[in-house]
Amino acid sequence: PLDGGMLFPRESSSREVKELNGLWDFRADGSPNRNEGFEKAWYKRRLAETGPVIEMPVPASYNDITQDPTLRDFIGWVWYEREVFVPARWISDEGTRVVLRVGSAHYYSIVWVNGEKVTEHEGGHLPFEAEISSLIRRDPMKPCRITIAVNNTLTLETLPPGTIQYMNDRTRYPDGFFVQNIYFDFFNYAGIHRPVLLYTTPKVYVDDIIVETNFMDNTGLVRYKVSVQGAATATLKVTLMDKDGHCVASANAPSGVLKVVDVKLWWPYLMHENPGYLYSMEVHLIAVSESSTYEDVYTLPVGIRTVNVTKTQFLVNNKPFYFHGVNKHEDSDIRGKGLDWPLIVKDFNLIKWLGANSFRTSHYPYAEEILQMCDRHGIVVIDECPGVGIKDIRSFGNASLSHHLVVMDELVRRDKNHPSVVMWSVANEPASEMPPAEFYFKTLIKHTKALDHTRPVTYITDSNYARDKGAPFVDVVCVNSYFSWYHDPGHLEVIPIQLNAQFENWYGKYKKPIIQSEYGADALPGLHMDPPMMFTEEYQNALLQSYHDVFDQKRKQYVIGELIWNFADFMTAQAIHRVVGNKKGIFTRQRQPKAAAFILRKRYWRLANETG
Ligand code: GCB
Repeated sequence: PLDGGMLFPRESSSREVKELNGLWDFRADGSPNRNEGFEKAWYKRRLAETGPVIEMPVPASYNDITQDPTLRDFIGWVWYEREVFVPARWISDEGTRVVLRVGSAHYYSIVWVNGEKVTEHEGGHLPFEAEISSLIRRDPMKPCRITIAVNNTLTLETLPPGTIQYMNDRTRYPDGFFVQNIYFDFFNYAGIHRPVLLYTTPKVYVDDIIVETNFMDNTGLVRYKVSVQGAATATLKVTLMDKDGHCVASANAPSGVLKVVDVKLWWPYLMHENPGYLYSMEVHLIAVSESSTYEDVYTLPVGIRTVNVTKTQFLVNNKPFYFHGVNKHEDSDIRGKGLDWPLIVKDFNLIKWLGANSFRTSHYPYAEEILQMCDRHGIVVIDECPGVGIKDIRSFGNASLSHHLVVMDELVRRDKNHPSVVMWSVANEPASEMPPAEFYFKTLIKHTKALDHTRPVTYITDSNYARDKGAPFVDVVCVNSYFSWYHDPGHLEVIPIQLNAQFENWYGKYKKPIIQSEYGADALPGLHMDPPMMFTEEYQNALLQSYHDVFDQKRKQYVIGELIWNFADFMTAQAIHRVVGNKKGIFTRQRQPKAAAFILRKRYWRLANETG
């Protein structure tokens, strides 16, 4: 069990938020053993006093910010530091809790405040925080110095996994040469990727809220549970308001069911003229002790909807939902995986322009800010954990599995209340035909279902249907295939037969609905050939269209979705099969359309009209 609910930091009449985004001092520890920062305790003094520093923007990956190739490809500890003035009233009011929160930092992080360690965290895509109230009160006149050391090294027990390989042949490699091997196809961007914040709550505060929604006829049902920290008893007032601010239901107990008459359901984009309808659940806490009164207010957006899976269908609010959408990455020029509002809003505009109704967070949890937009716009999400590249048999061991379970704890804790999230994906393309995969996925999926009994669970497979060992445990079969690309390259004519067989085999064996969770082809924008050849825009078009013909036959039966690989071109490690990254985007990395974007657009709007 995790410590604390870690609700998304929101301002309210009782809570303040201070963003620490901007320029931080930065140094990569390039010492031979990559450990000088700890040996010399860089966190004890200002970073600039222990050696040279450069300016580094937060949030952003550090890799593409400078002209230094060793920093782009750096493996090991990097150090970030900045000073901040904490508002005097936060310090003087003993009834205020001050929390330092990092939206995400890749991969392993240690945080110090004024030279004292306050927390550490494993995992590059989920938030972590530490209460620092007492620390900052110790020396109220001084600015507060925040040091964050981040290490991007991946091992067999990290998620995603990787290995460090030392090259000891001195006739071929320089002294100390080593490489980071990875088993996934995107650049291992690193640094502080999401906002760093200070926020306050009263000493007695709303620590967590869990909502589960349902409806009967016209009545919405919001089952809720509020956890309070800091006091044995507190008075609660829970109010559910509609978009116009009218109270539609209220209660006083820490848990219960709110009934909403004439409910406005949360619907996916294009399925309803008013998609993404959100109520606001205001939790108002009052706690009285001998000396003082504490009041806390937290407002959670709530979408009322249900999700169900049958043998052949995916149901949202009991209506069949067909996923026509994309796989994405958090990836763009210069900032790498750093959260960037112009990019986020542009991507949503492109998604809506396409007529896409969904995406999968391939291959790691995306920023909470993105999921909040999905909630508001009705974009349906398959929420994937960073379990990508589980290929080595040693990554199925106990240490790996234990960590994977914790990552699911953290993911479900963070994303449980998003109506847009309709399914968990616990992994992408693991070696699921290996013998230990059966126990691994059985345990992992059972665990995830115990954390959240309201959502289906899947993982994405590219294994053979006859040998896959995890499929018995999933609710929806998600299959990736690259016919006439990685197999039979150039032979578009194999697609109908191979894709039909894929669907029939999987459905025949498991009688579960299927999503084509990836398909696609690289295309260099502006490269043309007719008849089509691989890497041209024409080939990408032709390949997609052959897939679509088969989807159209099977979607009336048990195929419940198609997610193109990929929304946009993205950066990868350097390799002979990658030309400055993966080019399977239907948009370029700069978000300009290739020819395929227009094919998809036509198709998605047609599907929306047929199924919506
Ligand atoms: C896959 C992976 C994805 C890759 C893609 C490709 O199966 O899931 O991460 O980028 O294929 O283009 O090779």
